[in-house]
Order: sequence, then C-alpha cells, then structure tokens
Amino acid sequence: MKDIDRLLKAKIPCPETGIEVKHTICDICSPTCHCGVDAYVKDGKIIKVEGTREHPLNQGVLCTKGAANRDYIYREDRIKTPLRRVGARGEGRFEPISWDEAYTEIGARLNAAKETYGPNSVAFFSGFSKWYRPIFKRFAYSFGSTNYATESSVCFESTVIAWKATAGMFSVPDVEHTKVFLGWALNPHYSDHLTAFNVLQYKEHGGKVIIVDPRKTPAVDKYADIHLQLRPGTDGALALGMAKLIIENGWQDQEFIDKHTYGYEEYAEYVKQFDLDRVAGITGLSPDDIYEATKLFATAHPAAVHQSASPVTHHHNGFQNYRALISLCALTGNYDCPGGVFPMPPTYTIQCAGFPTREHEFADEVKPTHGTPLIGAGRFPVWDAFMDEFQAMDLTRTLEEGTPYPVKALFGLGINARMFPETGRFLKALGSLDFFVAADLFLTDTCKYADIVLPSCSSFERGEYKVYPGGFSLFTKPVITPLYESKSDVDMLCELARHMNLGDPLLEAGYKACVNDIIRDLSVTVESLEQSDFPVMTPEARPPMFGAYREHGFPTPTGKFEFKCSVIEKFPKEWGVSAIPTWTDPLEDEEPYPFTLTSGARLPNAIHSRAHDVPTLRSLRPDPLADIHPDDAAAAGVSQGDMVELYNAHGSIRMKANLTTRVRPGNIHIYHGYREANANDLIGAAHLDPCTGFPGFKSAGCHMRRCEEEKA
Ligand SMILES: Nc1nc2c(c(=O)[nH]1)N[C@H]1C(S)=C(S)[C@@H](COP(=O)(O)OP(=O)(O)OC[C@H]3O[C@@H](n4cnc5c(=O)[nH]c(N)nc54)[C@H](O)[C@@H]3O)O[C@H]1N2
Ligand SMILES: Nc1nc2c(c(=O)[nH]1)N[C@H]1C(S)=C(S)[C@@H](COP(=O)(O)OP(=O)(O)OC[C@H]3O[C@@H](n4cnc5c(=O)[nH]c(N)nc54)[C@H](O)[C@@H]3O)O[C@H]1N2
Ligand code: SF4
Ligand SMILES: [Mo]
Repeated sequence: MKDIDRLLKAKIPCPETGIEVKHTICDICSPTCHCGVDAYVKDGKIIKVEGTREHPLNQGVLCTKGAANRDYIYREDRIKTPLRRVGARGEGRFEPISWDEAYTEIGARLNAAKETYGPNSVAFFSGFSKWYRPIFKRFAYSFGSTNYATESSVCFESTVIAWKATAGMFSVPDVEHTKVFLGWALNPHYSDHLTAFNVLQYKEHGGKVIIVDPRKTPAVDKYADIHLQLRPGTDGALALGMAKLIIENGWQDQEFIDKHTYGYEEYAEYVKQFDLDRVAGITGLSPDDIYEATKLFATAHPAAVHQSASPVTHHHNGFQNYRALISLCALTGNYDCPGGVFPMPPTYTIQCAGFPTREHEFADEVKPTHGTPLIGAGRFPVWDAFMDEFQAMDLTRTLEEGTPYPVKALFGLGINARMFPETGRFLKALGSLDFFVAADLFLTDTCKYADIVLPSCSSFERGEYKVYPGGFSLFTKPVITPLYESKSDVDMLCELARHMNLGDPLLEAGYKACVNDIIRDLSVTVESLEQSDFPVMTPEARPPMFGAYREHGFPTPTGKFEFKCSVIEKFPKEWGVSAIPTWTDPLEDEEPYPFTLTSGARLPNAIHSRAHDVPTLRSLRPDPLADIHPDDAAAAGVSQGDMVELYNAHGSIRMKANLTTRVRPGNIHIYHGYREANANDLIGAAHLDPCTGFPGFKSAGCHMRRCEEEKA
C-alpha cells in the first residue's frame, strides 16, 4: 500500500490527505449535553467524528448516538429543497419549489389567516430542538400571534413549574457534596451519560444512593444501596408517606421549616393519613424498605434529590407527585445549601450556565398586546399561571372543535406528531387547517401533511450560540456547507421576516444581530466568540451562592419555600387544584385494564422518533420490544420473541415480547417513537394532568394478547 493510501485509510488529517479537523457540536439530544465534536472533513464531506478533548463538558467522550452523527446527517430521507404538496395530506406527493416561492406562499397564506380569523388563528410550534427558539418566538410575536408552543408541553417543564410553584425557581442537586443521593427516576446511563459520570464518581467516593424506579436499570445494578421498585405514578404517595415518617420520628429540620417555609401545618396534617402500610399497599413496596430509605435520606446531612427530567411528571397526577417529592428537600432542610438542592436560574435555551442573558426580554419586547387567550387557556390552571406558551396538548381538541376560536394555520419547526398522544387523531385534525408549513431535516410522516415543507440543516451545517454549565459560551461555525438546499432554521426565519415585511429590524438584521442583542449585557459578542473553536469562559459567570436565598428570601410571593403554593391557594375552589401536594390515583380517569402500560424510558441508541431511522443505531436494537414480566407472559401463553398485541380503547400496536424481571408484574414497558409500533397510539389524548396538561405517557391501561396468527 502506498503511503498516501495508508494515510487516507487511517483518516490522518494532513496536507497530503486533504483531511481537515473542524470543531462543532452534536445536537441530537438535550442542550444540557450538546457535546463537542471533532469532524474530519474531506472534500466537503464528513468522513469521521470524534469527541472534542478540549470541550469542557464531554472532554472527548461521545455517546452511541453522537458517534453515529454521520449516519444521522446523511440520512437518505433528508429534505433536499423546499416542497409544495401536490397530493392529499399524508400521501407524500410534493413538487420542489424555490426558497423564494416558498417564502411568498407562506407569507400570503399566514397573512390570509390573520386577516380572516385574527392573529391567534396562526399557531407556532417547535419540537425537541431548542437552539432557535428565542428567534422563533420573536417571529411569532412580531407576526402578531401569541399562540406559540414547544415540546415543553410534554418534556421537563412540568418539573420546572413545580419548582416555580414551590420555591420560585428551578433547582438542581449538588451531587458532588451530598452524602445521600435520592435518585428519584434516576437512570442517566441511557438519558444523560454526562450525569452518569458524576454519579459514578460520587459513588466511588463513598456516597449512598437510593433509587426510586419501577424498573431495574443499569443505575440500580451499578450503585443502588436501596432500590424502591414502586408501581409507576405512585411517587406522590411514597413521598407523602416518607414525610409522615420523617415528622413522626422527629427527623425534620424544624429550624428551616420555621424560618423559611410556608404552609407547613396544613401539609403536616395532610400527610398523617399516609400510614406506612397504606403507602406500601399503594406503591407495592415493602414497609421495611420504605422505612430504611426514609431514615437513610432524612438522617444524613446533606442529602439531595435527583431532579428527574420528566418521568415523574408523565402521569395524570404528575405535577402533585413531583411537588410531594421536592417538598422532602425543605422538610429535611436540604434546600439552598451545599450538598442539597439549590436554586439555579436558567441562562439560555434551558441551559443553566451561571450568568443571565436577555433570552426572554428579546421576545417579550415585541409581544402583541391584543390579549386573545392562548389555545387551551382555562383548561390547565397551573400551566396557565406559570407559562406564557400555549399547552400543545389542547391543540388536537382545538383543531377538531374550533373552540374557543378556529386555528387555521400552523407553522411547525421540527413538529413531530409521534410525540402527541393519539397520534392518528392529531394528524387527522391537521386536516382542518387552511395552511400548514413544516421545517425539518427529514421528510417525516408529519411533514407529509404539510402544504409547504422546508429543509432545515443540522448543527454541523450552521453556526449557533450555546452556553454550558461552568460559565461557558460558544458560537459554533459550520464544518460543511448545508446539504442540498437546506438552511439553518434561524436564517429561514430571518429571511421570511424580511420577505413578509414584519417590520422587526432585529429579525430582519439576521441571527447574529439577534444573538448580539440577547447577550448585549455581557462582555462577549458573537464576533469575539467566533475567535475560538471551543467554549470560552464568560466573564460575568458566577458560581452558585449557597444560602443566598435563605438569607434574602425565595422568589415566591411569600418569600418562603411553599409547602402550600400561594399562587394556587388563590385559585377558585371549583378549579379543584390543591395548594398542598395531594395524592390521587394516576389511573383515576381511565377505565380499568389488566396491565399498566409505561412508555418511553430512554434507550441509549434512540432519541424519540429520530434515531430509529438511523441505520447503525437501529441495528443495535432492530425490533420494537415490549418488556413483560415472565409471570405475566406465562399467564398469557407468551414466550420470548412472540409477537404480542397491546391494545386499549385508543388503539392497538404489535411488538415482540421481551420477557424480563426488570419490570414489575402487571406492568408492561414499551419504548416510544417507532413508526411501526407507536406507543402514543395507546395513550389517550385526554389522559392529561389536569394541573399542567402533561400526558400520562408513563401510566395508561392496556390488554395484552399473543398474536397467534403471526409466528415471530
Ligand atoms: N409515549 C411517549 N411519548 C413521548 C415521551 C415518552 O416518554 N413516551 N417523551 C416525550 C418527551 S419528554 C419529549 S421531549 C417529546 C419529544 O418529541 P419530539 O419533539 O417530537 O422529538 P423528536 O422525535 O426528537 O422530533 C423532533 C423533530 O425535530 C426534527 N429536528 C431535529 N433537529 C432539528 C432542527 O435543528 N431543526 C428543525 N426544524 N427540526 C429538527 C426531527 O427530525 C424530528 O422530526 O416526546 C414526548 N413523547
Ligand atoms: N438516549 C436518549 N436520551 C435522552 C432522550 C432520548 O430520547 N434518548 N430524551 C431526552 C429527553 S427529551 C428527556 S425529557 C430526558 C428524560 O430523561 P430521564 O428523566 O432520565 O428519563 P428516562 O430515562 O425516561 O427515565 C428515567 C427512569 O425513570 C423511570 N420511570 C418511569 N416511570 C416512572 C415513575 O412513574 N416513577 C419513577 N420514580 N420512575 C419512573 C424509568 O423506568 C427510567 O429508568 O432524556 C433525554 N435524553
Ligand atoms: S447525543 Fe450523545 S454525543 Fe450527542 S449531545 Fe447527546 S450525549 Fe452528547
Ligand atoms: Mo423530553
């Protein structure tokens, strides 16, 4: 082999091979990660990816999905040009059009809806991606609509709302300095490998871990000192039972309670009904385990609770469950102190980096003042009180019923119907729209319902502003030019703003001008950040100041940590929302079924609907599997690998059976996002938390039967 061939084969970057290493980020999962990536580029094509060693967050490490970035970016179903629908909705027949034609048609159709039905008849929705959101929200506002929503309607926002309602601000655990870590719904090995690092390190230094999870997970295997394998959605009953034990054993921090909390008496009175035996009955746990875990957590100081992104709130009773568990932090005095849980203000696009930006002011300064209620207004009172987005879980009903007013046009960035309960019903409801425009990387089933489809590019093909914990800021540079005719979402929004004459000078000036405005109070600018390929320290960044809120008061109306939420306390009684965290059955609104269905724990090789179509990632786990306890399988005559049907009043899906003792008897667990077996076909669109509108993804009812006609 010639030297040059050997160099090329080994993908060595040097002048001889023409291979260059360029730096960017992976944006496949949450902004809390967005790991640094070294892209090896030859002739404008990415030929290899590695983690960036110099990146302060991932320090050279990529997860399974990040390592598959080339397969993701070069997926065959990338949208190549703007498209106009020529077939029926959903059929997938389109004709390519130019960007100019697309902008002209979008502008005309959005304006037509606005003129005939009013500005809020046009709704704006963003799926999982967050990086473009401040620009998108400002675009909606500048257009004149306040109907802006995001995947926050179903993701971790219910936990944020619970924190705001209780302590005034989102809060996070100080894992490094804690003695006992209450890992409530903790399995970072699949959802967030960077947190997994931290917990493993903590464990190596002798920390204790309690895990509360209906399944036996890698986290349980690796470090649980106690595993409370409760029934899904019974977290609230467990937390209230723990509170009773803490109070009756005198393990509470009375000084913290007296000085810094509001509503303790009512809360302490309420928890009296959660006897150990009753709680054991509700949760399916042994009284001894509950007692031991409670004692361990409450008598160690400091102790912290995992913030749990979403599973605890993915229930009909999720908001109150989560409030019950965070109340334990105040009860034991483990709030706003080293090694406990501490308030953490967000910096930018849900990331907390220790300094403020003008993210919200940037959109709010052009917010329309017409006062038209948002979609879903009045249906989910807690959501209404704490959020300025519409609750997208009411979109299907609004489209179907046209009340309180018709929604006639929808602008979606990364909108994917498969995240919506009763996906088919949502797609059908899109038929009532006069106009639907969708921007995505891939021609998804949802895009096929759109009138105009726009090709977005990936993080490798654009520049974007990012912040990271520890005070870091970054403005990335594209490592390849956008594939085909795709564009960065923010460029299309700014160009459209110009095309539509929205009269918004900042949007019309482009993305970099917008970011410079958002960070104008900082000493960094887009231009200064562009000087570096790696995140740089932002001079205004400050480490968390433990105890500052204890001293100056919490940002709640009472200035206290509120066991009893003073905002909810003012709600009319007939709204039926309790100001203290109360327990209700997660399935109280469902008809009875033999099995509880839990959907959507994370898989290392999957991210919602997106990675199942990435060949290398799909090859790691080719089939959608239903995790079924062997006792349940035996009773239904099901063997490993048999095809089973899971069905309920909402729909039916088929999957291969995976017999495992990692799930509880009576609980079937399935993974979400599959086109051929969509978990959300089984989740009712009205099975929502009445406080926040969050869907009951993690507890629904279902039947299970072996498909005799299909041998696996
Ligand atoms: N049954 C069940 N359902 C669930 C969950 C569950 O646990 N169980 N989890 C819920 C949760 S927590 C979440 S966050 C949601 C996530 O639900 P979605 O937000 O629908 O998540 P994705 O499947 O990632 O789809 C987002 C879409 O954005 C596109 N996209 C990616 N990057 C970009 C970009 O830069 N620009 C544009 N324009 N588009 C882009 C993708 O191709 C994809 O089509 O799902 C929810 N649904
Ligand atoms: N690989 C990968 N990573 C992801 C994602 C992805 O799709 N794939 N999605 C990202 C997004 S949008 C989100 S919101 C986060 C979610 O991230 P996490 O909050 O970590 O959520 P999960 O990994 O879904 O669930 C964690 C554990 O909660 C358990 N659990 C389920 N129901 C209950 C319950 O009722 N009570 C308790 N106590 N535990 C329960 C599950 O069994 C699981 O082991 O992950 C992010 N990271
Ligand atoms: S998908 Fe993996 S590599 Fe990419 S940002 Fe998330 S954790 Fe990092
Ligand atoms: Mo999420």
